[in-house]
This record gives sequence, structure tokens and C-alpha cells, in this order.
Amino acid sequence: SASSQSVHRATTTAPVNIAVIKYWGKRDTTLNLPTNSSLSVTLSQRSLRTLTTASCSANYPAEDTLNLNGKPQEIQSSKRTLACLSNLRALRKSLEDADASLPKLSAMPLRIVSENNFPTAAGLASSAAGFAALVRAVADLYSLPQSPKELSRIARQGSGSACRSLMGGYVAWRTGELADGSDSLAEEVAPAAHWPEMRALVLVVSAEKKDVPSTEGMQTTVNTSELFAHRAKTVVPERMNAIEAAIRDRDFPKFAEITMRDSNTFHATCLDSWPPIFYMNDVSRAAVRLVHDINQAVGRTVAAYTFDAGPNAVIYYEEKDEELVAGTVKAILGADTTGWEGPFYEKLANVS
Ligand code: 2P0
Repeated sequence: SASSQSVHRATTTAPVNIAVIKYWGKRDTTLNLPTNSSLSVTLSQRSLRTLTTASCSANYPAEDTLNLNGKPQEIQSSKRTLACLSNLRALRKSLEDADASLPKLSAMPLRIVSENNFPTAAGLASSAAGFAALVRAVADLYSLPQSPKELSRIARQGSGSACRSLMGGYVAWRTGELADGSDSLAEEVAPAAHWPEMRALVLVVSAEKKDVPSTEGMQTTVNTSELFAHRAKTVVPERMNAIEAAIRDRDFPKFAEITMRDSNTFHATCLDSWPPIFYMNDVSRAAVRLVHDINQAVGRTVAAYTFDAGPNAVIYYEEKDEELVAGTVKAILGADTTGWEGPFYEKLANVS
């Protein structure tokens, strides 16, 4: 038939999300089920995003392929990518089984081409945007009717944090309780329009690949840190409630304090791991001190830092404090001669 000869194609982008309550630790390493809920802010795709095209054709060579930033990837050895693709294929297959007039896309090899506009694996949530874009692109290619929340179950299996990049605004990933992970899903807590003044300043202090990959680092923490269980069981549930209330009330000082404290607690569990894991460096710590200095000098909390599994900082603030926060941070850290290894660049992002 004509459709079996042709190439079917869908292109999409997915945004980066930056957690304010951090995901760190799995209770199931195959399904990527977390030990604690997390909450993130989705950044504008004008700043950081993954662009992905998924296509399929009966004429393609038999194996699915994935190309990332111009380099072919070994997907046959990537259980996570294979899990995402087989879940998506099964959903397409059930559509085809129900409607014989649909082209049999599920039987065709897939070709996925993906590109980040920012450094990969430098602690800038590249796997989050990457797997979210992969899932969205293939779901579009297959015309799947599933909601973003339902697709988050699939993206989660690619990379935990990816489930939060299928939605905009303020997004919670609930741990869920079921062993099969069917209730471990992301959901929008508030749309970007609820708090449109929110801004993020992304400070790239190093675009190097991080020392300890997240997947490995969090397992070391789960297995060796005594602080970890306390954070997961007691600290995070309280903070999830508190930050959701802060978002609801658009209470920036509250939002900021919880964000900074949770970043610090996460990095404390890394330091408490054995052997200890260091993601922040001297430059990161200079950014921490500067944010506290700015807040103290202004006499109210106008800025909040957060750090992921790498030294780069993200600083949240409100648009009215742009000059005060972004201006000061760029002037002081951008001119720093003691700690920077470069490249130093910054991106201003709206929530979107
Ligand atoms: C987060 N991070 O909530 C936390 C904060 C890093 C620090 O999610 O093993 O790449 O693929 O599920 O999602 C990084 O972990 O880990 C991460 P996997 P992922 O954003």
C-alpha cells in the first residue's frame, strides 16, 4: 500500500525542568520508581530544549535507531529507551487492532533524531528534556490519544525526571504506592500563567560531563547514607505540602526558602554517601553565598539558588527583581577571576 512505502514523521520539542524539591533515590531501579515525590518548574523552550524528530517506514533497515546531537546511540543496550519504545508501540498496536484502516506503524522500524541546544549530561536536565521529547515525538507519530499525565508513566521509565517535562508550569511527580508504577505520575500543580513573574537564571559554570552520573549516584546514596531515609520519609513530604501552598499563594520568600533548603539537603545526602559524592564546587558555593548576601542586603528574600547533579546554578527570582538579582549575579560572578573555569554563560528563562 502507499502508506507502507512512505515515511511517517513527527517533530516536537520538550523543555528542561529544574526541580525545587529534588528527586534522588529509587525504590525500583527498573521502573524508575522514586523514594520521594518531587516538584519542578518547567523552563521556557526559548532557552533550553530538546528538538526531536521521530519517523518510521517499512523501508527502513530492521532495527530502530536513535541519533543524539549527531551521534548514533546504542539503543539495543539501553533498557530504558527500549522500554519507552515498546510501551509506545503497544499503545499504537492497540489502536491498529481496533481500527483496521490505520497504517500499521507499530510494525515499522523507528528512526529518532534528537538535538539539545545546551550541553548534554552536564547536570542541566538533558535526560529529562531528551526522554520527554522522545516520548512526545513517538506519541505524536503514532497519533496516541493519551494525556501528558498518562505519557509521563512512559517517560519516567526513560529517566525519572523526564516525566516532569511533559507539562508546563509547576509540576509534581508523585511517588505513587503501587509496585507496578502505574500511579507514579507527573501532574501539573499550577500552569505557568498562575505565576508568570517567575524567572530562572541558569548559570553554567562547567559544561563538562559530571563526575558521577545521577543514576549511579542516587543508588550509592540510597545504599549508604543515613541522612537519606530521613530526607525521603520526613523532610520531603512536609516540603511538598509547604511548597505547593507557596506556589498557590505566590509567596516567593516561602518558595525560595524551601527551594534553597531542599537543594542543600539533597547535596548533604550526597556528602553523607559513602564514598561521598560532590556535585557542587567552589564556584557553586560562591553563588550560594552571593544569593544569601543579596537577600540580606535587600532585607527580603528576592532570590533562590538550586543545584542538581552538577556544579551549575539555577537562580529563581521574580521579574520585578530582575536588575537586583540577575544584574548583581552576572556582574559579580561573571567578573569573578578566582573560581571560574568557564565557559560561563547564562540564560534567562521564563516559566512556560
Ligand atoms: C531532579 N535530579 O529532581 C534531580 C535533582 C538530579 C538532582 O532527576 O536515573 O537523570 O534517569 O531516573 O532523572 C537526575 O536524575 O535519573 C535528577 P534517572 P535522572 O531533577
